Amino acid sequence: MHFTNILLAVGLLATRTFATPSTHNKRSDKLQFVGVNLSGPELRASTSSLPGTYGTDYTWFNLSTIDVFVSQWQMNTFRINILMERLVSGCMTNTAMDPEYLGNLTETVKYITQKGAYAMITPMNGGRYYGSIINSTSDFEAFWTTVAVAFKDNERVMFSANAGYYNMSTQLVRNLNQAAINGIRAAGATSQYISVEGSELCIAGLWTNGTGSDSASNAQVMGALTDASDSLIYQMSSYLDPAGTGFNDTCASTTLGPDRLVKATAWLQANNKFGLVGAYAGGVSWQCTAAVITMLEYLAENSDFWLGALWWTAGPWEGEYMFSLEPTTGVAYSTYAPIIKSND
Ligand SMILES: *[C@@H]1O[C@H](CO)[C@@H](O)[C@H](O)[C@H]1NC(C)=O
Ligand SMILES: *[C@@H]1O[C@H](CO)[C@@H](O)[C@H](O)[C@H]1NC(C)=O
Ligand SMILES: *[C@@H]1O[C@H](CO)[C@@H](O)[C@H](O)[C@H]1NC(C)=O
Ligand SMILES: *[C@@H]1O[C@H](CO)[C@@H](O)[C@H](O)[C@H]1NC(C)=O
Ligand SMILES: *[C@@H]1O[C@H](CO)[C@@H](O)[C@H](O)[C@H]1NC(C)=O
Ligand SMILES: *[C@@H]1O[C@H](CO)[C@@H](O)[C@H](O)[C@H]1NC(C)=O
Ligand SMILES: CC(=O)N[C@H]1CO[C@H](CO)[C@@H](O)[C@@H]1O
Repeated sequence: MHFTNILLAVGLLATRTFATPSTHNKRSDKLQFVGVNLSGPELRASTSSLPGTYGTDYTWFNLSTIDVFVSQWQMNTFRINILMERLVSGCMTNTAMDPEYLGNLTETVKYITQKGAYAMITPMNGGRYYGSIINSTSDFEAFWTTVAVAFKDNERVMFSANAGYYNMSTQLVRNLNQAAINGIRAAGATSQYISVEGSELCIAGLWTNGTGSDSASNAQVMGALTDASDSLIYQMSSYLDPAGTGFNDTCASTTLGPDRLVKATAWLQANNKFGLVGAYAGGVSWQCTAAVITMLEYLAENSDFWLGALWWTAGPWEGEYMFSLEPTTGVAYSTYAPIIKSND
């Protein structure tokens, strides 16, 4: 075998092993994916119509912040929050993506992945398209085929079917996730991770006892998802405020994280699945700082089931938002960037 072919073979083999979480091996108390949500392309004033205007309704990122996150704080995973309607407008089966929105998305994905980090493409659509619950699995599958074709050759892309499903049938949520998986794999994107969320904002603490409009819990139905590439990640949110929804900057106790995650951890273990805390945050206070550290330590101790954690959020328009990790002026930046780094 030619020398470069050997390197190639070894390289592919190494990537493949890394990309497929087929065994639950404890990774020395380290999380595999540590990073932050990037907010901007999904933003929308409740009164504005879709798709909205770049620079008025929504924005893209200051890519220099990626440099700071990667080099200074050793983050390796970025969740890029987008809206489906801006990428594929009119109807989900439209195979022509908006060239400008796709251009910004592609530029961002390239920037992140060329640094060796993961770019998770995440429509923040809450299971809705133009405000209506998505009820056609075949249309949703077509949407994902269109998107995945554009990114199928980049192994550091992750596809996140949808974020923030709420007030929906959990079985419909499962079926939509399965359609996304099928569409992505059919597009030829076979090596990438796919992330799925459950119903009711996918709050980790409600994984076993919260229910969708069909009275089914995520724990009851989400385990049935299948993936030919065996690279699924169950993404859940785990905010540390009393309600667990991320709308308050106080933390009721310093052990909220493990308290709320323990049942989801048991489910991952019993069902041989991998989880990721795709959104978490706490306010800038001693109690929240302790709560965040305790949660990250718990996740690391359970790193054979929990693959990582992504802070909510950073982005150029976060302003004085209580959880903003935007370098270097974000309200939470100086407190939490070092904490996230020490847990990478
Ligand atoms: C990003 O979007 C803006 C506004 O639509 C557009 O002018 C610009 O060319 C896009 N950038 C890329 C890299 O495609
Ligand atoms: C499915 O969604 C479409 C688009 O929102 C809507 O027009 C249609 O009534 C829905 N069908 C069912 C059976 O809910
Ligand atoms: C949830 O769905 C029900 C039935 O469609 C509707 O009546 C209710 O207003 C919805 N609640 C929210 C918070 O969207
Ligand atoms: C679900 O269980 C958690 C504790 O694990 C509890 O705090 C919460 O109130 C429960 N929710 C429901 C809807 O039963
Ligand atoms: C958080 O909740 C407390 C107690 O209800 C309230 O005083 C405070 O204003 C809330 N903070 C935010 C940011 O909503
Ligand atoms: C972009 O981010 C970098 C790194 O944090 C910062 O130095 C720069 O001022 C930012 N640019 C703008 C236009 O905000
Ligand atoms: C505080 C906040 O905006 N949280 C959002 C984080 O992302 C989830 C979806 O993953 C939304 O449902 C939350 O509203």
